[in-house]
Amino acid sequence: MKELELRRNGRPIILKLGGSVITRKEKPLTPNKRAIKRLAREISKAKVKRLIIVHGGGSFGHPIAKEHGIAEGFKDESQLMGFSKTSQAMTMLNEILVEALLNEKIPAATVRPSSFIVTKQSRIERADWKVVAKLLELGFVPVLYGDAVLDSAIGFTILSGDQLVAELAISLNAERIIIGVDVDGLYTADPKVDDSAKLIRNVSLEQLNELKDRIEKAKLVDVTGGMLGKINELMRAVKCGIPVLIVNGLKPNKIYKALLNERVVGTLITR
Ligand code: IP8
Repeated sequence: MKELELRRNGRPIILKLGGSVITRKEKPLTPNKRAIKRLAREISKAKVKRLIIVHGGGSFGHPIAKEHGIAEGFKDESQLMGFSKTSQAMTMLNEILVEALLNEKIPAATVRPSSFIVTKQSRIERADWKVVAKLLELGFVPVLYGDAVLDSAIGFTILSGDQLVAELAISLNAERIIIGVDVDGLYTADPKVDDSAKLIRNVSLEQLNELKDRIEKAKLVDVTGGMLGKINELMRAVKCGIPVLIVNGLKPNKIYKALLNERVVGTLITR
């Protein structure tokens, strides 16, 4: 009971595992099993009291959603199979991640976003966060993900994991957000093509606004906007005073250290 009270009192940490970390982005429907297993171990070792995990789509959700124009909304019946297949691909990826978490004795509980979230023009319009809050209170680790969802204006759309992270963080008054991606953080230029790119260790909202134009757009298929889309979404949580730490989820122990709030290479965005 004491333990339960402790859990009830703390503010949650929200961990986003990007699709670029848990899938092989260039190979359709291919999980990065090694990374998933290692991350599950790191999460288990960190023993965070109140943790919510959100994962992205990577090579599961994005290519199918793109092929069928799901993010742009309902246009004709030929998209229905595309919506269903996107949805199923995300369920498959979620299962792979959850299985790895359970193997590490993490009481993961999936909450399927499409079952309780409706968007309007791709922005969350209605969501009942009580289920997530209740799971947390009981000591579960709720696991959510970017999903194909219903939209009151355009029929359906793609809800990005990043919009979900920001909304969860604001609604559940999160302590902080950790974003695991396939680079060390935000750079002054694209580190994948520009050797002179420098990692930005700390950045305020004001500085970030100035830098935004220089942040690369993702080179691979990403129907929800790549790094730029990510920053725009997360800035909403930062404005509410919730710090965001971006770290490299492909490098061992970065997520572990971030969960423990230890110093780690990455980009810290604060108000
Ligand atoms: O990878 C979108 O989530 P994200 C997931 O966080 C789908 O942008 C279904 C494409």
